[in-house]
Amino acid sequence: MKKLFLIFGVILLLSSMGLAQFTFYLIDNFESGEFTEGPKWWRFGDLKVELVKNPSLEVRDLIAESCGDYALKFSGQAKQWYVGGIGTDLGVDASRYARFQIDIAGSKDAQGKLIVEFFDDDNQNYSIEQDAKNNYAPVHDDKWVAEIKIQGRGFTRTSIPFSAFHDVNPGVGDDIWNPDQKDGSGGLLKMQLVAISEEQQGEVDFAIDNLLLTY
Ligand SMILES: [Ca+2]
Ligand SMILES: [Ca+2]
Ligand SMILES: [Ca+2]
Ligand SMILES: [Ca+2]
Repeated sequence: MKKLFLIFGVILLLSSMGLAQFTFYLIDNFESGEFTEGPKWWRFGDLKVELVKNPSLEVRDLIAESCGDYALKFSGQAKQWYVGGIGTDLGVDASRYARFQIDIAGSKDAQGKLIVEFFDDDNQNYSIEQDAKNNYAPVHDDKWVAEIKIQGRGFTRTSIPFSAFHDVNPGVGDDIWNPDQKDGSGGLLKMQLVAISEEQQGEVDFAIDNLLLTY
């Protein structure tokens, strides 16, 4: 009987692993142990980024466990609330997903928010053309934005439905959330995360982990 349970358990595990490959798209969990600016991420503004040991190691719960050994720490001083951010190229057909999920560990003193920005390709060229003279605003493609308020210490998991993102450039792109790779469109091409302080001259201090697209 025990053996039967074991076999059943293994089958269940294998099938859930198989399913997992299709139920989410991992953007990053920082488990490689290094954060290199360059091919994968770029950084802007005065934000300092640093790969750190999982800040929740002493507070063991399910979400903290799933954050593994490393997380990415954001810190820095705000100028007019704004600190800076990081970005990455996605180039993914996100039409099969419905949400963006992220784990964030805040700190005792510094609060603030994280702005999540997505860019979908609307002129079928696998590229986000941006106007360097106008704060790098997209010229032909949609920019979608949602905000996450940073909570206190320990990891908080936030899952935002794509429907909660709003198009911040009406009239540019087609103003429709269409991150699919069809008819020549590159789909969801790019994501940026921007750290904002709670105070005008304040600071930010939090860590992020397990960035993914999911159902
Ligand atoms: Ca991690
Ligand atoms: Ca484009
Ligand atoms: Ca638009
Ligand atoms: Ca669009």
